[in-house]
Amino acid sequence: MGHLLNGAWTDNDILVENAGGMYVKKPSIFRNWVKADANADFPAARGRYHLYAAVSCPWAHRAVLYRALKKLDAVVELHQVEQALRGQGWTFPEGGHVVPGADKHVKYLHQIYAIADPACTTRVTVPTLWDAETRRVVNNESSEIIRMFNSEFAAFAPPTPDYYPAALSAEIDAMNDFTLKGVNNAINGCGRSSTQEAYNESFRLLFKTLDALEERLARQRYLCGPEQTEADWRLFPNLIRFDPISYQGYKCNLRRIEDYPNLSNYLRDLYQTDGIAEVCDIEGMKRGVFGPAGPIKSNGIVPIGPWIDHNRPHDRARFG
Ligand SMILES: N[C@@H](CCC(=O)N[C@@H](CS)C(=O)NCC(=O)O)C(=O)O
Repeated sequence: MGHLLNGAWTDNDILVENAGGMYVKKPSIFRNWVKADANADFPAARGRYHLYAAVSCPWAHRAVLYRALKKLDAVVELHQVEQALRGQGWTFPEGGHVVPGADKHVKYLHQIYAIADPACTTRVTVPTLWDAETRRVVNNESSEIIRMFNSEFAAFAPPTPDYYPAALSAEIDAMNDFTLKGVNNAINGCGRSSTQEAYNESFRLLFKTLDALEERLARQRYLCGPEQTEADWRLFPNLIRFDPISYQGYKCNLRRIEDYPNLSNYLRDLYQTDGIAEVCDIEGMKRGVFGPAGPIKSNGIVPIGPWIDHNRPHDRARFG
């Protein structure tokens, strides 16, 4: 994908590779925080913040999952973008989009970034959280957006679980670090590295990590104990995409999640959580990745299979 250079779109890719051909991304640049505090720069409010996401993107999926888990549907509006042939990065569906608060009609997500910061040089990524009042991008880093959704909008939504309780924060952080390197990034490493060595390294790390998670899930219902936490929901988008997309499209083909008894039951347990199935459009994810404008070059042919019934029973209640 291209990027914004001094506020103007260029088709040149800003992605960088390390010396060994390993795929590495530049960090997100908008890192402000919405706070529950009415005097904060970005105070939590109903209807003020807008989430931009894409069905195909596992990072954006985290924020969409949290919007469902934290019952924020009526608080934070969701807008979906997609990749289009000959588009300029993330593109709004037919007809474009009127930017909330700016009353400006746009075709591309990068135009919203340029309203916020007319001279910025950055990747234009999903998820993006937009503030309609200050007309600024609050944040485009999924790990931070989900923390805000977890704790800062409580006054505007019904009670929901805390997915980052203080007593578990160190354990959750450690697990996040483990799965970020060993699953989230390793899958991208398998799919996008440009040397055999870099692919091999990502592949080995990925399956070593999945084996370790399988073992851990033999002892407890969720990654950090008997309750769902942020660690589970940061991993989920990659697990749900694994068999239909990553196994084939990203060459992660040693084993499927379906071949791991604990991981597959765990995946179904999460999928069957209230409100989650509704925000898991697996066919849409496949179209976004394998389709004509997606990152996988498959002549735009979207594989039909596999058919996995995530609604069949799981065995995780044995942990209580
Ligand atoms: N660290 C970011 C990564 C987000 C990201 O890389 N999203 C991809 C889509 S899956 C994207 O928008 N890529 C566009 C680009 O890199 O130019 C996050 O977690 O929010």
